[in-house]
Amino acid sequence: RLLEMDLRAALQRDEFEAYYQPIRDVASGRVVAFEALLRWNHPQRGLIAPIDFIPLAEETGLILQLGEFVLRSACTDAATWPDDVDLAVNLSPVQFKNPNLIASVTAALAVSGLDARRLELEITESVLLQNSEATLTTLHELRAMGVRISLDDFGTGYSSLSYLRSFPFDKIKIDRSFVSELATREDSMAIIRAVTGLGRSLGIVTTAEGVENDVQLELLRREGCTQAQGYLFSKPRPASDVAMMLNRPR
Ligand code: G
Ligand code: G
Ligand code: MN
Ligand code: NA
Repeated sequence: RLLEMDLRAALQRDEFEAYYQPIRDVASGRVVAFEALLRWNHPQRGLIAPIDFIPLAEETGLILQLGEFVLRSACTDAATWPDDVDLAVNLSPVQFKNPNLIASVTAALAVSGLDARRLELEITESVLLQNSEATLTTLHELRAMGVRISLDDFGTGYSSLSYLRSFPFDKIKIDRSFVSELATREDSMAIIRAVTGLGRSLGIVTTAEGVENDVQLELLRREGCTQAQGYLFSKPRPASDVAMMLNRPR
């Protein structure tokens, strides 16, 4: 079992690494962004996925240090990419509630030299559950810096639609559970159609997550979904593979 001291030691030993998964524009097929996804290179256990350590990091507050690390290393990596390729970084609700968030994002951009307009921060509904003034103020401050805000895992929470009214999100990421059954379930198809339609009406980019095959991609194209991400294009890979992922026809 993983313990707080393991996480602390790993941070000290620099065992965390940002992996990157490409996001493609559906119409043109171009890679428009990469999402940074945290990995832990454990000396004994090998590569550990976030589900196995993010909850502990959140409970212990170490997610703040981890989040800072991801933000800095991902912005530094992204600053070396072509400037029409954006970076998406996940933010934990714990990071979001921290009063240092704005300063931390500002510092990551300054140190890396990355243009704020190339940074997208992904938040889940749980950040908005409190729907407090402070949350909205932070979102508007980030927006004023030029940073874009995505609503991640869309459709898995409770009252998604009201969140779209509380803040003008730049992007909706449609949870992969809807995409995986796109070809086999009428109701998943209907949900994808509704969300892409909603995005179009509200002027919000829609990104489908978990796209694994051409049938799904074709259905998404037909519905006018803006962007797609998933194993069909690539699994998340280390920074050194970004150039290869950019040069692949798809
Ligand atoms: O890459 P993978 O599918 O294993 O990621 C699993 C989950 O961990 C996803 O929900 C993703 O949002 C989350 N996650 C990955 N990287 C980060 C990160 O840097 N910060 C936070 N807060 N969550 C992350
Ligand atoms: O919650 P979030 O969307 O931030 O995390 C994305 C997670 O989904 C990552 O852990 C990533 O490894 C995983 N993922 C990305 N593409 C696919 C896919 O095509 N299929 C499946 N099953 N998982 C995927
Ligand atoms: Mn995400
Ligand atoms: Na997601």
